Amino acid sequence: MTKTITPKTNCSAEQFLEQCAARVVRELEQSIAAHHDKPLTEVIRYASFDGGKRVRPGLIYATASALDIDYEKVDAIACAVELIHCYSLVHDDLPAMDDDAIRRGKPSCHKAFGEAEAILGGNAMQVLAFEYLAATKQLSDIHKLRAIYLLASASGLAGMASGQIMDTRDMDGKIDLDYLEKTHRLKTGSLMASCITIPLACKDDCSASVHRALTAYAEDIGLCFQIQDDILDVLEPCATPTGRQNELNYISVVGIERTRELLTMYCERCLQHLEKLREKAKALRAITHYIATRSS
Ligand code: GRG
Repeated sequence: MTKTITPKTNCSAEQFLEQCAARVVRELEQSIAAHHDKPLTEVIRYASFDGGKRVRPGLIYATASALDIDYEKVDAIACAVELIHCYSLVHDDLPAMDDDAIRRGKPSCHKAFGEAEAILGGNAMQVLAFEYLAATKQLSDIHKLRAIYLLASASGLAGMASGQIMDTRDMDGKIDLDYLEKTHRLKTGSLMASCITIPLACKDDCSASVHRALTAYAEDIGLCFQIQDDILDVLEPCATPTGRQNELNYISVVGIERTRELLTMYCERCLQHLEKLREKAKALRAITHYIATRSS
C-alpha cells in the first residue's frame, strides 16, 4: 500500500496540488477497491483517476491548513467533492449536454463505455460521495450532517444542477453580465465554495472574523476560476474540452478587456479576504494565484 502524502504548504501551488491529488486518489483507490467486483467500478475509476488538476481537493486541504484542522479529518470531504466534480464532468460531456468527445486528454466517459454506463456510473459517483461522508470515522455526527447538507445544496437545486440548466437553455442571444454571473456562481462557484465552507463548518472554535473572511473568499473564488476558464476556452481552445460552443462566456458577453479586468478584480478581492488569516492562508493564497493565471 502507498504511503499517505501530507501536502506541504511551503511549496508552489502546483506542487501542493500534486500532493493533494496523490492523497485524494490514494483515498479513493482504497475505498473503491472494496467494490472491485461491481460492474460500474471500472467506469468510476476511468472518470475519477487520470488527470484533473484537483483544484477542489487543493482548496479543501488548504482551508484545513488555514484552520489548523488535521488533514485526516477532511479526506472524506476531499473525496466526496472530487467525486461530485468528476461525476458532473461525465454528465456534462453527454450528447444531451455539451457533447464532448474528449475529457482530460482521453475519450470522454460515454465515448469509452457508452451512454448507459456513463449515466449510471455518474449516478453511482454522486451517491458514493454522500456514502463517504456518512461513513467517515474522522468527523463527528454533527460535522458529517453539516458536510452532507452543504455538499447536497452545493450540487443540487441551490447549486450546480440549477447552474447547468441555466447554461444549457437557449437564451437566443439575450445574456447579460448578471445572467452570466448567476449561472457561473451556481454551476462552478457553488461546488468550489463548498471546498471552503465544508471544512469551515467542521471547525467549532473559529472566530467570527475568520469565518466571515473565509465565507467571503468562498463566494468569490469560483468566479475567479470560471473567468480564467472562459479566457482559456477562447484564447487557448486546445486547453479545454472541444464540444458544443457555449454562448455563455465572459468574452462573448463583455469582451476580452473587461473579462481581464473582472479576473483581476475577483482575484484581488479573494486575496483581500485572506489577509485576515495572514500566514495561515499561505496555501490558499498560492492556489488563488494559480487559479487566476493557470494555462489549463
Ligand atoms: C450534481 C445534481 C448534480 C448535477 C450535475 C452535469 C451537471 C449537473 C453539471 C455540470 C457542471 C459543470 C461541468 C461545471 C463546469 C465546472 C468546470 C469549470 C469544470 C472544469 O473543472 P476543472 O478545470 O477540471 O477543475 P479538471 O479536469 O481539472 O478536474
